[in-house]
Amino acid sequence: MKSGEKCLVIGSGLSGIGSAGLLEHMGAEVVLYDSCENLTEEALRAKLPKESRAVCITGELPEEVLKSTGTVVLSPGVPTDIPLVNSLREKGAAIIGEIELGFLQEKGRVAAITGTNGKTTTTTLVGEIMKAYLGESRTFVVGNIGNPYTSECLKTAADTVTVGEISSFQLESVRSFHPAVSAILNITPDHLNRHHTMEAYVAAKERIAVNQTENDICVLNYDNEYTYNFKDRCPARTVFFSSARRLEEGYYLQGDTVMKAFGGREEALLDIHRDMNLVGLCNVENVMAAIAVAEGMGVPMDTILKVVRTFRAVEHRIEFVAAKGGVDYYNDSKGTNPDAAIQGIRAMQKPTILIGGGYDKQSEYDAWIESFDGKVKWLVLIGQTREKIAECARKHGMDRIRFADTFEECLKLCTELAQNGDAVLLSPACASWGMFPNYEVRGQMFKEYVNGLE
Ligand code: UMA
Repeated sequence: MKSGEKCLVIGSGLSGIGSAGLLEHMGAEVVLYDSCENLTEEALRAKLPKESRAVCITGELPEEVLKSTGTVVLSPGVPTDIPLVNSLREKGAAIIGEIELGFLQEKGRVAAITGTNGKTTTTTLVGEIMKAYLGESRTFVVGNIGNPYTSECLKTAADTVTVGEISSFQLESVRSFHPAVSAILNITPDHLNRHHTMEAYVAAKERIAVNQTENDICVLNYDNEYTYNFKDRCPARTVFFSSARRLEEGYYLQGDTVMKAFGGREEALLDIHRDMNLVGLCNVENVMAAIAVAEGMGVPMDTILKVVRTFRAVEHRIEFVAAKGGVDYYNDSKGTNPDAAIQGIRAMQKPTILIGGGYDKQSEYDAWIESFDGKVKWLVLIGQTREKIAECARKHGMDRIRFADTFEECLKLCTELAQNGDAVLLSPACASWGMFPNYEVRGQMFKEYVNGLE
């Protein structure tokens, strides 16, 4: 990117603000644009640092900006195939995403983690392991986890490591992004309203390894058909993990023990009950993936295992909130698709009042309802998808269903329905959009309500 180049940043959320700041630092002339009708140019300006000279535009983008733009930086929430982006592409602008922009300034090594579910837990754990090994100041944890890469990349150096949680939205617009170690934890249907087809979604996920070579490592889930099949196309050396079978090479679960098998040698690494504070098989998989990534980054096994033993659940992911009136409350607000929510309900040991529903991502709910396994006493539904979920539940013989119009009404209803010895689980199988700005706010409201109960 040349100094003085005209750069257009689309989206004024976390990624857009990070990108605008970095581009200005790089000497670009920046236009920050947001298509949201409710945002004013003053509102955009207020998000930028005082010294910023970026031009802020909302609503329609003037033709002269379209014509003069050299590089466009897309926020992850901006689809790559909308008319505006197509038109900029046709006019010859280079289209990159925020992750790519961050990577252009990267000076250290990168570990990148994607997958439909488990990304945040695995990324956080790898981040903790790297911090224990290298120190806090030499480790950066960025990406979909909520910390834009563009806000951290200038701090990187030859001896630092960046651990990135990278979503399919972000991977669509990478060009030269090149992690030393990548991981695809699993791929199940999600975000089909954005990617349109499963093939396109899988292709986006696989882009995490697009610039890797045989000197790099890609960690894959042996038990997921999409990630397993990637082994034949993956340019990096693949390392597998499995919670379902013994592997000749890789990390696997045998009974309650996580094992490592390499070069004909087998080693017991940890006991999933004694040495882990996380619940659910999905978390065993996340831990195995994190171990594989961290070892790939050169961390000694004793350092890795020391961190695993003390690591606790990530906020909003099957997070135990409190026991009130003999009822256990769990916050799994990050269960934003059916597959993630299946992990949530699987982890429950008690009769459960389950809160579901939210924004419609055109998901199918059959597998989620089938996974209830007689554990769900009541299904309390909210949001845009509540009718669709109720219809699907009835089809599967589940008719203990209640509707709530607001989140507050839903929480009160759950407390009324729950009896001593039950659990209440917020694991909605849907995104929060429409009722909340994001899943964090939804989870936070749930926790505040629970903590306020007598
Ligand atoms: N916007 C436009 N035009 C569009 C679409 C959006 O101008 O066509 C504007 C919106 O009006 C809004 C801004 O773009 O003002 C929002 O941009 P964004 O949606 O990319 O949000 P950011 O705040 O930049 O957050 C993004 C990620 N969001 C999404 O991918 C939707 C965050 O992931 C991420 O934490 C953050 O970058 C930092 O890297 C959130 C997420 O929901 C957690 N991710 C999805 C998921 O996990 O399922 C993929």
